[in-house]
Amino acid sequence: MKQSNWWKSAVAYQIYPKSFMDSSGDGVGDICGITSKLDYLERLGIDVLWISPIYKSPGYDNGYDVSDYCAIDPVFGTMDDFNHLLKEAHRRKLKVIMDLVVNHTSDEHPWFIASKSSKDNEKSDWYIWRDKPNNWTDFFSGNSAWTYCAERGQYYLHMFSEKQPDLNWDCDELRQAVYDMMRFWLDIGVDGFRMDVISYISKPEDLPDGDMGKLCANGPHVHEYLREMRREVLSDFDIMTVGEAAGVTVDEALKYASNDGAELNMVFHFEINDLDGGESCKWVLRKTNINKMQALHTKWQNALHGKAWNSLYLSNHDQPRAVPRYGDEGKLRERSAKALAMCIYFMEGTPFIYQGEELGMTACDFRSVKELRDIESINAYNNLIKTYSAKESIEIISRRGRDSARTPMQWDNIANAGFTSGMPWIGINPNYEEINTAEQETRTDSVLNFYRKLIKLRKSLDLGEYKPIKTEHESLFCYKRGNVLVAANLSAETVSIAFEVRKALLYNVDEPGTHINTLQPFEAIIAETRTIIKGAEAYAES
Ligand code: TEU
Repeated sequence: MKQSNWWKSAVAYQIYPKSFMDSSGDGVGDICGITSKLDYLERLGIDVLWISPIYKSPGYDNGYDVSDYCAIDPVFGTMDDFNHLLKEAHRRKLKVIMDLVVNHTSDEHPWFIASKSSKDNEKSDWYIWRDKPNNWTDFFSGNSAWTYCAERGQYYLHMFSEKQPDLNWDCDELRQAVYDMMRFWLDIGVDGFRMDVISYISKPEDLPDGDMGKLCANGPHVHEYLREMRREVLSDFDIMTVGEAAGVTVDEALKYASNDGAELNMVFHFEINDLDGGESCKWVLRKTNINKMQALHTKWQNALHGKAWNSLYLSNHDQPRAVPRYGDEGKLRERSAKALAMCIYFMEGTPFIYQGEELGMTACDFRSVKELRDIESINAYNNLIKTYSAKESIEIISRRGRDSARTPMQWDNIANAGFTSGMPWIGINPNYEEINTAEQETRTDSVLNFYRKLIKLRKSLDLGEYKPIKTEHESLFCYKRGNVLVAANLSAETVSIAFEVRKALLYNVDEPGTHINTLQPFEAIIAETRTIIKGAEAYAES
């Protein structure tokens, strides 16, 4: 089918369904809850919803452990609810992309139940079995990535939890079964997939000892398999595909997301996340250096321009929220939330907004391990308390762990933030009384209304090539897109920078005059400008 590349001009929005909107009162967000908020999403101006997994799952990793790819988990509703959501979304010209979790399944998936039953059943080769484990440790516990199965008398590999056995992509029938399942959803009318850890699906031959993440990222056959997937399924549909691609470098991204359309449309890379975290030092509190962050963006913008397509994101359900991570959680919360969006979403690529980001939601300060829900965070807590006090450990988890970004959407200042009439599955951030959509609807200067403006502006502009502006100040994030300048001060100090404003397009403090000499803390401006004024001390055009 002819590919129209509609996703190049789209803005996407990620829904983490457990925490978006609960319509049934059981404390867990659901499909009808999403449908009830489609008007809100339409008004935000987005084009695509990416919905994190809603398939049948025992829920050990909140749906990233699928036990039936072609069924909806009852906690989220029914297939009828999903079809209704799709119809209502399409009526509003909103596309819907699903999460495709095919590096692994749940250990409760019938494929695994068959595979583990013996060494010679017809699915025996669909997972990765060995008599003797290698030295790999899994991402979630830090313990062996192999679990012994007495029934089969062998070990199976799991890169994530032992409840998530890895599929064997070298098995032809397994790949065909995955393609059939993808076709099932595309035939129903979904508009594409976000592919979970797709960069890990091809494991190195003979599974040598070493760093599992490094060894499995961009494995020997990953491009061959994705090309096959394109030929077998994707090429029949005019859809959008984005690969979650831990360990992907720019050179690799040029293959995954090449403009030749042979594999995927774009990837989520992890290099920005790794600046203050990364797998090896995830539980350390560090601040991201803004210059380094921009330098990485520049590397990706330049390398992919004209050759491949990029995605742009500030946060997601696995990462700390953007405001506490890069901005200001105090007085300048709203201003910093706006500045961050201005920096990131005007580069080249498809923006992905994570639910709640459009309100400037913050981190949640959990008080005890009992409040945690995430398998990774609970394991990490149990490790951290070997070194730190309980208080310090929970503080680290609140800042770095995944639960903090998974607290429910804050719709209102009524009980449970208007998210549920029941008992929420995870605590609501107590700041919902101040930070919520209902309040932000009433103010023209709210983050929510700013996001609406920003999305509209971004779509109205025909932006030129990305050109970074070199600055000496470590917290200035500046670039040009043709004659449009984006200049942001991502720090709590006033910074000198001088430029001429021909036409101000978007700003988060006061309307700028014709000449700018300084940017206040977290001030950001997008403006048409012909030239950069010389003489700015810490600043010269690159
Ligand atoms: O994430 C994979 C991934 O590499 C990470 O973001 C990982 O969760 C994080 O580094 C742990 O510190 C995907 C999903 O987005 C995530 O929610 C799942 O838990 C994971 O895959 C397994 O399916």
